[in-house]
Amino acid sequence: MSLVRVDIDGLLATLTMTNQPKRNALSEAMINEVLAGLDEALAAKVRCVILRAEPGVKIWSSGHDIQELPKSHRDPLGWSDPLRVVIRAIEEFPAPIIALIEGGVWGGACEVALACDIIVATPDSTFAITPAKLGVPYNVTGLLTFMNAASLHTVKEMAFTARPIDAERALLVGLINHLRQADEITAFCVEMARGIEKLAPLAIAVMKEELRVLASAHSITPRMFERVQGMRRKVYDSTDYEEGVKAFKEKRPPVFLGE
Ligand code: YZS
Repeated sequence: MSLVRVDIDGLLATLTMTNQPKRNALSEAMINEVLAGLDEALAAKVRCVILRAEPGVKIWSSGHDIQELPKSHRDPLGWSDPLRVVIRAIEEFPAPIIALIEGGVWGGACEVALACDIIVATPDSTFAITPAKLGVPYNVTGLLTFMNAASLHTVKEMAFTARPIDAERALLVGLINHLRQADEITAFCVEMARGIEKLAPLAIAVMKEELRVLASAHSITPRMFERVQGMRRKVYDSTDYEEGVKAFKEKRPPVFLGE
């Protein structure tokens, strides 16, 4: 069964996540199809991509496939984790990617949406940063995606409360570019993409890369990095992390002990 539909129409590719029964959880299989769709778009020399879920869904994506998170004692968000791979592919894709958001966007999916270049959402969309719900030690580049998308205080509130914010507030705090009603969002995004198509693709590709490089230009010493990695290791070795993943699978609220 296909989890992502790829439609190429001239210079525009639309990638539609279609696994609503699992709320578009970002499984390795789903992410591999997104990556294949991006490869197809690249080969077709498209000048813009729209990443979306099917119209009318309640959940855009429920985030990392929790069933695929390691149970314990292994970094759940290491360099080759599918979520990390797709974030890099989106950031490095040499043309703009518009996230067309309808519905709830959870955890790793929130990072996927914010890693896109332009974000357009319907009024009933919500955005949540959820590692604290599961006990996940989020990784440094992942937090940078959030920090580059909103103010530090907004990111802290979202990460520390794990509460979804609604689209209106997301617009107010600069997390998203535009709000559009469900019946007009597709036309709005396509019209924006058609405008981008007519502009100079090499100039856009180099600006995207320059902005990516500048946005990630934070220096961190080896000592600082190793310290943070050591702290993260304590979290994925903790019983809290085990409990978070186990509780989701058992469909009950987790009980965190802080150890
Ligand atoms: O019971 P079945 O087999 O039908 O499966 C259910 C859910 O278990 C499954 N599902 C997921 N499976 C794996 N990973 C997921 N993230 C995930 N989300 C859902 O889909 C089937 C339908 O789910 P329901 O719960 O029955 O659907 P609904 O009542 O509509 O609720 C939808 C939401 C999205 C509100 C609910 O499924 C939910 O709370 N899901 C988890 C959302 C979440 O916490 N995502 C963050 C995942 N973590 C990350 O992305 C990062 C690693 S981190 O933790 O650091 O943020």
